[in-house]
Amino acid sequence: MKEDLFQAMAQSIIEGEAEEAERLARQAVEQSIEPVEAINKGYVAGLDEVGQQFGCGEMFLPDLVQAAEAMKAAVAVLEPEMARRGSSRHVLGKVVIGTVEGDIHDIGKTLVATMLSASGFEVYDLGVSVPLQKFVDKAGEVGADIVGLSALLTTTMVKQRKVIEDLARAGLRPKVKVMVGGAPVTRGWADEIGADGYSEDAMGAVAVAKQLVGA
Ligand code: B1M
Repeated sequence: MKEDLFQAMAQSIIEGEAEEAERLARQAVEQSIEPVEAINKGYVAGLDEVGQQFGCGEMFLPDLVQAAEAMKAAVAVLEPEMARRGSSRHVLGKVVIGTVEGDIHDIGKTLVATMLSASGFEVYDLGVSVPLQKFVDKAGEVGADIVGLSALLTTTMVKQRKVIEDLARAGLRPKVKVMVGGAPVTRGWADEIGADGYSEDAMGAVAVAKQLVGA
């Protein structure tokens, strides 16, 4: 019963139980459950609940940290499985990706990077709180097709606009496409700042990236 497993996964995140989250992830792999489905219907549902409770003052920063640790423990088990299932080996394009300066949220960005890599993109993951110039430098250095910018805070999403401007100033636009995402980011925001692509989740990000490189 997948639904029970997903429920238990969500609960392990809400309670910040890393060992339990990891055990359930292994169970999902043994049962050949699609890792992305386990992440979205199980663990992310738990994180959303934690985020809501944090937002209204029912949970506190240590709870958020514990939930994130549990999430990471689960994703560490599921990531190799996601990569293994990626069928396409032909390189579709080069993507430079990271979470923008001032923002240390990395779970969603890493999921997007893993999915892109599993789908056949060559991915350069710059990590979190990436200085804006680093996106420009790396894109030029590797000949990127896409720069992916993740932001989870309303205070850091504005940096996405700055990177687009900096890429243009460096003469890299419009050859280098820009894809943006992260919880506060919307299609309207993406359009406003002149991004080429936006997705609300990792699966969608792969579809958008493929579209951007004409694959
Ligand atoms: Co933070 N946090 N946090 N946090 N945190 C949020 C984002 C928040 C909404 C919680 C809340 O208040 N309800 C809130 C932001 C409010 C706002 O800006 N309006 C918040 C806050 C306030 C903060 C701090 C400021 C708290 C504090 O210190 N007082 C602080 C900021 C630190 C900083 O960055 N400078 C902070 C810290 C943290 C932790 C470190 C404790 C931890 C992160 C740990 C880590 O990442 N290693 C954390 C967590 C876990 C969260 C929540 C609960 C979950 C985020 C997450 O991982 N979601 C979050 C609430 C929420 O979003 N529900 C919250 C799961 C992940 C799979 O989804 O990242 O959205 P997400 O990624 C998705 C899509 O957005 C999309 O695809 C991904 C996969 O489906 N996507 C892309 C993401 N990037 C993409 C890029 C693309 C395309 C799609 O193209 C390039």
